[in-house]
Amino acid sequence: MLHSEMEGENRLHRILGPWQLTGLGVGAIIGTGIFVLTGVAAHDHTGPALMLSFVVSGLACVFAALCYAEFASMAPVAGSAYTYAYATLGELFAWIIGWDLVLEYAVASSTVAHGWSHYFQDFLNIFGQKVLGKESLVLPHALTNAPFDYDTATGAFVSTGTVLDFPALAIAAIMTVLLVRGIRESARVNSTMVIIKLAVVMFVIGVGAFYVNPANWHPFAPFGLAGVSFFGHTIAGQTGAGGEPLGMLAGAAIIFFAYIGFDAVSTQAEEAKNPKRDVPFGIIASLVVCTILYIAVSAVLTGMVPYDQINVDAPVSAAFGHAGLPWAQFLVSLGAMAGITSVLLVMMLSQPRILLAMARDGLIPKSFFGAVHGKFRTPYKGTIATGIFVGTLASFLPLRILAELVNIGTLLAFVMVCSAVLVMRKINPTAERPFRAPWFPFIPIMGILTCLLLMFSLPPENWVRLIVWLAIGFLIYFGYGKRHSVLGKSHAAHK
Ligand code: ALA
Repeated sequence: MLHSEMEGENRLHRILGPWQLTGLGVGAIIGTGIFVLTGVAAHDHTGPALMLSFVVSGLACVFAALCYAEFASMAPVAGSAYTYAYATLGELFAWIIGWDLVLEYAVASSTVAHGWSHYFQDFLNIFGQKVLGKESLVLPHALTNAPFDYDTATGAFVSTGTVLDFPALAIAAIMTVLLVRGIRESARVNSTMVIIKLAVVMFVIGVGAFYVNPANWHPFAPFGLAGVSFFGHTIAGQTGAGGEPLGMLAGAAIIFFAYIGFDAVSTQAEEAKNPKRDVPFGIIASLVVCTILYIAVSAVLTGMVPYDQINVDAPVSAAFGHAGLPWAQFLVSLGAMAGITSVLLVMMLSQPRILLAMARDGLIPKSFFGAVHGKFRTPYKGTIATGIFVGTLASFLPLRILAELVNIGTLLAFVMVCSAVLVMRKINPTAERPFRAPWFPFIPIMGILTCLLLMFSLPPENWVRLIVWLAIGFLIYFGYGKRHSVLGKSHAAHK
């Protein structure tokens, strides 16, 4: 069934090899999470125990990645977890995952665009001061941020006095144009940015290490090592003024965002030259590389600056400012911008391809989301729709709310993918599996448990947001998808 999906018209070009796929993975992974969210996590939730948060979150992702890799090797078509769910758990579950993946890709892109805007503004500021010799170069306040934010201390929404985040809107528009033009050009731009980003991360680790003061690592876990709540009731660890869990696990649930993206490799399966072998390789290789780098960066960051002085907008570049190295701050903010751009590119590349897969199954309008451009061979209408959605959310909603919503949605998708591996092995034990998740069933079960734990370590209001999101999804499915689905129509025809 899945392989038959790979035939027919409207196919995409097969041009990506294993290292390009790993590059796309790393391109999708290292971004706003490590460059921006580490600040909030260390400052408000973990202290230096952020290093451990990266270990825990990385472990959850490794379990899920092994399950993704098994599926990706079995079903090397566009659409990622959505396609796997379609084949194993049926249409309704597939729809839930597909709808959930909109959180993972489109809403994540908005979060990432916001993070880009922080570094862009940091960069403008230093550029103005150091290069142009002005006080600083700043945008009009009205254009710098989303118009409101959520205050964790009071648990209420507060006005920021701005109108919209203009740089975030601008970068979303630029990416959309680039992506409509084609994946080959996009892959080339991406490779350059991935190299710059890796160089900057190495720089942060290599140079930053000389400015580490081990005294800053004490106390190691000022908020404790836990942070779990069950729908508002604290189960383990401390709780903040607004009711959110605090501690190492709570930090892990926030910086989980930094790992999102490894599964983007699987959405590019249809454009891979040898997807059965290269997609699992790309997923696991990119995740392992990033985990190691993250632990090192968080050790350096919390060693350079006392945790309660870590900057929450552009923490990594600010740490170099703190160390008295303005040129390094300049370099890091430039590199972070390039790095975050590459995340945006891959995320915004992936979303229309998931929509394409859903459109092929008739769950969303095929004439729109299934349309492939005659010359560029890209799903251009879906790409433009994604661009508008990303730009709007990024302009008007606050970063932290977007990031947490993305995390809970993605964690749910991971839980479903791990469950689907368990189900598939049971109902279809003899299917060809070029890559098998090892230590079955330990890996998928641990994947489910660790992802659930992280879901309960997020501020509890995210459950409500997730349920509202899923409810909107059900409305669309029962209002449109179920009646137009290819599967539904073929069942009706056989009656
Ligand atoms: N992992 C990606 C980032 O941190 C989404 O920007």
